[in-house]
Amino acid sequence: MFSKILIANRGEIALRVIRAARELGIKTVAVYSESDRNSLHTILADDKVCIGPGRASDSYLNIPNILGAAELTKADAIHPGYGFLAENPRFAEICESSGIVFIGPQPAMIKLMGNKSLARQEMRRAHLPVLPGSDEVVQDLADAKKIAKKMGYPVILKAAAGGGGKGMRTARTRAQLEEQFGLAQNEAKSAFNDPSLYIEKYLPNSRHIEIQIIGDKYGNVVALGERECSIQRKHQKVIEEAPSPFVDDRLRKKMIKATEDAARHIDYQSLGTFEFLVDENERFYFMEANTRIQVEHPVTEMVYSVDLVQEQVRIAAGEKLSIREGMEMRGHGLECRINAEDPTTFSPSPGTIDFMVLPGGQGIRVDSAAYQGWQIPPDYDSLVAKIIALAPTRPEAIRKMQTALEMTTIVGIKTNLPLHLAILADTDFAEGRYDTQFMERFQQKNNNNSQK
Ligand code: MV4
Repeated sequence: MFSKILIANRGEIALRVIRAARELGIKTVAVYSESDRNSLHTILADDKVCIGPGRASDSYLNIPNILGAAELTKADAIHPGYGFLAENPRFAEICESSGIVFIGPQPAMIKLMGNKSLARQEMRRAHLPVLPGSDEVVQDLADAKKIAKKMGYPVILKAAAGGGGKGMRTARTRAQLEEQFGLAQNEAKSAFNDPSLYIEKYLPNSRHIEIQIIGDKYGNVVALGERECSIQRKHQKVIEEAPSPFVDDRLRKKMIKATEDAARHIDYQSLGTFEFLVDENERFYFMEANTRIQVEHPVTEMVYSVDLVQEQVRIAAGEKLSIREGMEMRGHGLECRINAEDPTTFSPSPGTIDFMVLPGGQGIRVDSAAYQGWQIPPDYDSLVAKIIALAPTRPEAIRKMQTALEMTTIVGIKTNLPLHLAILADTDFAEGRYDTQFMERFQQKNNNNSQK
């Protein structure tokens, strides 16, 4: 096992890794930017190294400084968390060639899954169903029109170097495709420095459902049941839950089996997430795979009573999988992402937390690096806390979450707490009747209400 892990991240996920490491008897090193001097991860790690100014490109994305910190503190592994360098194959490679274990999959796996078009091809070869669409990246508009005509509209253009919905554009007609193609290319070029696009049939009334995968270095692979992630705003997840109200035992078993087979086919050796779109006819289609620990992993940990981060660390250290196959979910898990943002404009609302009371009690988990008196730096994302509720049934989990949120107070910054309470009180949500269009409809409904 490792004796010291450097955490190349900040915020709640850095704390999450510190907790897992300490429980495993491993020392931790925090790296921090100048704006994170007073952040909890900096305070709580066994050792700390400043790696540069607030701007992420100068600190949390600064590979030489992070590797320098690892060498200085004699760390034997680096945990990248999510975001920042977590899915950078070059970083994973440099770690390995410096004799430091990268806690994640093989660099070649990160590279493969980073090209969303190649990943689609490879997963089709691994017998996972994919949406109708282009076999490879589309070279030009004529190419796109040909494919769209063959499979029928609506279609969606996605950036091959993208992921997570960045740079996606839909087209309902040939004219719209003509309009959108160049714009999508430009967006992809400026966001990812790569204009390559691929095309898929667009499924509007579907659900975004993901399967957790865990593989070790000895060919053992286990998949865990789904997280329902259809409630997103601007491709940022807002609420996640497990199980999905839409997935029954039969569909779950099918998705788990298909994902395990595919992961085994490519010899997946770490934690990962396979994202699917599930249509009204319970058909599922692979969309993309993420090679990192995800923000919403606690939902799975709660319903399966497992520690995914400890497992990820143990696997990276060469231990065999300890999570057993065929486990069943127990109860219902819900996660609300509490962001420091203006409830009406959704723009980030950094500032000082003047007063704060976070919830607790049986079945409530809070993952947060926030504390009363802390000044939230403006340089990073706006996540301040993840509140997770576990209860025997979905209605009870909703009631538990409502109670927890009602007993939460955050003063000094604006948050999306009111948005969460409004969603939890929505009848469509309560009845589990929702898809990827939910947030758009929800906001339209609520705008109308406030205008009345
Ligand atoms: C789609 C889709 C429908 N059809 N692809 C969003 C995140 C990224 N991983 C893929 N996403 C989607 N891809 C096809 N072919 C629907 C989504 C999607 C979505 C779209 C619009 C508004 C909200 C959404 C929430 C989740 C998924």
